[in-house]
Amino acid sequence: MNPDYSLYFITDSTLTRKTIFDDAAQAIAGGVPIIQYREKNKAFEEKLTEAKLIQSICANKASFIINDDLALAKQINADGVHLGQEDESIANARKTLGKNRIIGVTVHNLAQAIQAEKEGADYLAVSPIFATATKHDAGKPCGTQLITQIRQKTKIPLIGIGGINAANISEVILAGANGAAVVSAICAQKDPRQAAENLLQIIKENKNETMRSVHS
Ligand code: TZP
Ligand code: MG
Repeated sequence: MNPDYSLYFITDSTLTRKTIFDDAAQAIAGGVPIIQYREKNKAFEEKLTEAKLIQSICANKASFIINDDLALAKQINADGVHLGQEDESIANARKTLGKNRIIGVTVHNLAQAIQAEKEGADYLAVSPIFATATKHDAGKPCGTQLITQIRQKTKIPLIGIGGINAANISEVILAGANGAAVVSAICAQKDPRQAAENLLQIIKENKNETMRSVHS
């Protein structure tokens, strides 16, 4: 499986202006190729119902990843799972989901990135790039330099996460990331579809810029 990581939308039931389902549908309408269901405060059964609904919204249009909950990812046969440093081990996730499923891992430094790649992660999320109010325990911003540093030492896809918006997403791409993961820059906007389109346009322009500098 080789998903497009350019713009990775993460749902948030506490920040949405409508519903996480509406956000997912609007994000996809705006061109988002990958969506993560992230829900910290609900029981398994409720998450199961919600995740199935988002999975059906994503069907054939976007890859669908479950945050944290390996059992949920397994049960609905999601495209993959996203793990933090405190979550399930990569080995256990791989054993549970098999080789055709995506395992993403959050990393905060170069050593964690090298380790996660070695253990078989499919992509890395470098976190938090900028200050964010969305995740209270996100820690100190690492800046885009860490993306550049990790890019030089690893081969798997890299995304930036944390405080990324239309004003700074170009920096994330120019630093060498394959894409950016966002919550509020889509779901807290008046028009999430328009917000997604706008972010994707900036990503595209800056990827072209990266290609030009590589080939000149
Ligand atoms: N992991 C690290 S920062 C973050 C997560 C889930 C939240 C990112 O939210 P926002 O609104 O895009 O800053
Ligand atoms: Mg987690």
